[in-house]
Amino acid sequence: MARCSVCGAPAVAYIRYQRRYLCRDHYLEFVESKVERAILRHRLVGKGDRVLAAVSGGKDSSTLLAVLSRLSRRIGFHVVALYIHLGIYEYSEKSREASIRLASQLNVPLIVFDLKEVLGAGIPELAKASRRPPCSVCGMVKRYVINAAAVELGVDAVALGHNADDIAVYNLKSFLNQDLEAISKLGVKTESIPGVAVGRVRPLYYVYEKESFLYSLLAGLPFLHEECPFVERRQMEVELKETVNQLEYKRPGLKLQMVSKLAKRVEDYPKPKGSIGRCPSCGLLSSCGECSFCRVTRRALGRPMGPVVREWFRRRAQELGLGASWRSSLS
Ligand code: Q46
Ligand code: ZN
Ligand code: ZN
Repeated sequence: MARCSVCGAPAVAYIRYQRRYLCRDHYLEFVESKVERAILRHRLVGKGDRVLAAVSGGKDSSTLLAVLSRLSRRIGFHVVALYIHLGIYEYSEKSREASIRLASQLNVPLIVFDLKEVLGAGIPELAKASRRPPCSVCGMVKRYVINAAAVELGVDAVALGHNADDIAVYNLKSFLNQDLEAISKLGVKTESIPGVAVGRVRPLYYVYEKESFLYSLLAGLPFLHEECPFVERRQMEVELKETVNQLEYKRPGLKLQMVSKLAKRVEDYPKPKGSIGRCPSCGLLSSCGECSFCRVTRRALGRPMGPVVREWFRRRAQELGLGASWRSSLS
């Protein structure tokens, strides 16, 4: 039986690119220290900061919340989780259930935002009314709601669960399409724009998808194994993922090299053109007139719903004693 290279206990994982076997405890420590190094090296989150972690009920966001909650005690920052109920039938019910169990197990405050309850429509209805594919509407809605929540809760950063595989595949795809502006968005963090957008950080940037999955299993985290019924299998992405995995097999550590190099050079890529402005309806970030969320909800529901979402989070922040005063209430 293989033994842990650190303590000699029975091993549960082999890290090929380090040629090390690890036991359960040293494996959890290995993933946590990867995230901690990313946080410190890139100054993602500092002492006293307030971080909003977006959770979906899936494995990556479970790992994200668990690791952040552990590191929050070590580094001294505060974490609150946000779950968005998208109204996608049974899938949303189950993922809400998993997110609630996760947050309670980790003892992290959780805000559940229910799209249908607040807007009167979930993703299926919004997609139908706006005649757009569900995933395209969903991605836009999630980005908007997360940012609106972050602005109203007064957090310093939003943490997303993107892992090294996500970044490597998307980087390669954007390169093949010569979409250099898309690559410019794949850094470890984006900066905040006061009053309109809160910066996003990717603490799992150097963590492989496989590593994140094993972490959530070994740490006993609740997460949903099912996929959303609308999930789109884009053939090119599937093939690129296979290719990256084959290359990783031949050259262990290749994904890590890819994301490390990208993190260093991401500033060299051209940023999307267009001015940064405010949406005239909701006041949040928009590059051109009314923001996509207000536009789509105006078309589908008869009025722009950005202000409604902002107001919902403003009230929630007050009820929970978050907003300006939550630093002291959580410490
Ligand atoms: S939740 Fe939403 Fe995903 Fe479902 S509708 Fe598509 S984008 S697949 S991560
Ligand atoms: Zn060990
Ligand atoms: Zn708007």
